[in-house]
Amino acid sequence: MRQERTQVGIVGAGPAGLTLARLLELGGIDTVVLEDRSREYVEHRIRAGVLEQRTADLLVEAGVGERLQREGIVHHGIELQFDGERHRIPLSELADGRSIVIYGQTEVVKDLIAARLGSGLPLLFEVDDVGIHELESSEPQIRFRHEGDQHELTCDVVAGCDGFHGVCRPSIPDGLLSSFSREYPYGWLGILAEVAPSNDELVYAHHPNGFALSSLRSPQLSRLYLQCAPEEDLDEWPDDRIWAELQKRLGVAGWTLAEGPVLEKGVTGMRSFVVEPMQFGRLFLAGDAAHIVPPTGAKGLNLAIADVRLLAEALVGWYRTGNAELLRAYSANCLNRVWRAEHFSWWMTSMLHRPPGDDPFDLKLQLSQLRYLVTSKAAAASLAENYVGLEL
Ligand code: RFL
Ligand code: PHB
Repeated sequence: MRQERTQVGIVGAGPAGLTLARLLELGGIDTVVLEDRSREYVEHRIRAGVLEQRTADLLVEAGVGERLQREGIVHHGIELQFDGERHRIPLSELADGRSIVIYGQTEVVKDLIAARLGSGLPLLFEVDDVGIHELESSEPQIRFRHEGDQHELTCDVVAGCDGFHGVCRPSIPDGLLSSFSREYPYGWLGILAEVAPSNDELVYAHHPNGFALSSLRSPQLSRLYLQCAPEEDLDEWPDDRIWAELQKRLGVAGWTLAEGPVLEKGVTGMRSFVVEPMQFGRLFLAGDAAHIVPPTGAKGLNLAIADVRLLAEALVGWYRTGNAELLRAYSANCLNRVWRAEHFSWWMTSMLHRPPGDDPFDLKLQLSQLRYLVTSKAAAASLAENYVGLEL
């Protein structure tokens, strides 16, 4: 058994764990990051693409935004489509000039990993049998196997950044957390295609066949989604069927969607989930380990980064002054933002997806809400400030 010591043990090398590690490095705090997948896997797991400006600014301030500033694409609006027509929501005009940046989560993760390894700091991939112990003591431990050796890492604090299916949240004794959740009766079938995006801004489309979204990753890469069943069988979706359905759902007069080779496809289920509090003893949960949103509001990655910003500030303050006030307030401070994003994501999801059983009352409500958004500045401003991210 190898015995090791660090200040903050970070479980998970997704956006939350890697950003926390970077912020603590800048604060002069020692960390070890443990990841159960390979570097190759985490660098190529296609997920989010929309960064709130505040998220992008934080990455730049943390010294990992050089490529993001060069390659990220700034958007000042999105489009809502329904009844066969598109309507622009001018985000920046409605939300104090703030904007969003299109830059793939894969790229954020690559930049953070490169910075971590560039600093020569510990980031272990392919660790096995991770277990979290002694959380109520002042010396919590993480036990794991790596390259055939058994390790015991003693820490001051453990950061649970290991996503929804991780081990940290389940390590908290039963009965101490309250959880809140909602499952949705739909999923998203997503593709990455090697073709220039056919529109300048994201298009969120309400359609009788179901929701569709046109997004992008770069001037040469389109990212497109279709509402499907949560357990949709991809074998039933050859590329030409996907394109035909996208053409139908995103189609408007005088416009066609350019098609190209499909580089990747997958199905994602959708759920809302929150645990309270996001802390037990010396374990602090951040990102998807503590909360999940359906992707319709583009909030998941942004929430993960917002959590670790607060956690890093609290930890740096605690190490410098011994004052644990911000650590004690961590969960409540995060949850304020988390619940705003939960509501927004649920609301966007409910407004845009074809309701189960095609309930005609639901459909009328959706269309009324969509018409209200594109005719009322107040309604559009509410969407805009949530979409670009509220200062909370
Ligand atoms: P992650 O990214 O899941 O990272 C957790 C890491 O922990 C590792 N892990 C373990 N490591 C060690 N030991 C264990 N026992 C472990 N168990 C797990 C995992 O391998 C992984 O590397 O969580 P994190 O860091 O909290 O980041 C959250 C985001 O990944 C997530 O919220 C977003 O991707 C959600 N999301 C979107 N968010 C946005 O802000 N904007 C978007 O446009 C957006 N689009 C999306 C999305 C998520 C999607 N999917 C596939 C769920 C689109 C999609 C399709
Ligand atoms: C994406 O580009 O992957 C994306 C964009 C907007 C969303 C969700 C995902 O709401």
